[in-house]
Amino acid sequence: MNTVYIGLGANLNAPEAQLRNALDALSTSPVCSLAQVSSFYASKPMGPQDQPDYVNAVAKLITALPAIEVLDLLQQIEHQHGRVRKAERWGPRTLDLDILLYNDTQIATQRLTVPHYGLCEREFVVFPLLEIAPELTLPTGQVLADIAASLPRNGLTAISHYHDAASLV
Ligand code: A4P
Ligand code: MG
Repeated sequence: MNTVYIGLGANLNAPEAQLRNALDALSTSPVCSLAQVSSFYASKPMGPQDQPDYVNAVAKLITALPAIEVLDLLQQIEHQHGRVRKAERWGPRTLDLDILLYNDTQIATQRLTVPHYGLCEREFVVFPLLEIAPELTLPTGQVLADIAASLPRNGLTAISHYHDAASLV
């Protein structure tokens, strides 16, 4: 089995509900188990500032799928939840699901870069990940807690939780 950390983000159309729907889809999927979910965090937009604040979270999945099939699964869930692809880089979105880490593997292919290229610089990824994986060391050898210690929170605030805790493995 493989351990996968994913990042969830949304800032349009009831963003917390977007995250809950995506987590429901993952927790009921026959091809993965949802093992852990961080708090939901409000975060300031990275990129263009003329867009709403985001809600972000990180989840841990256990799955037999290879990494590329995890990406297929995440993109399928994005599309099911009505994600509209916009031309603007870092513009607003209903739901964005990224693979942050896949085991201790480094991947560099056309479709997939793992660890996610923005992981270490994004407070809305680092702090939720630290919440559920406080001892984590990245495949690069960097200690996550050390990254967090020198990263400004930029207003990042825990606001709520994914309530479906009973179904977690
Ligand atoms: N891809 C490569 N590696 C990965 C990976 N590890 N996980 C490829 C997921 N996808 C990966 O992604 C474009 C392509 O990246 C995919 O087809 C896949 O083959 P996308 O989801 O279609 O495009 P995107 O999400 O618009 O681009 P990008 O660069 O992933 O956007 P970001 O970097 O995720 O930024 N501010 C706050 N506060 N919170 C946010 O969550 N998110 C963004 C989006 C901007 N500002 C934000 C937030
Ligand atoms: Mg993405």
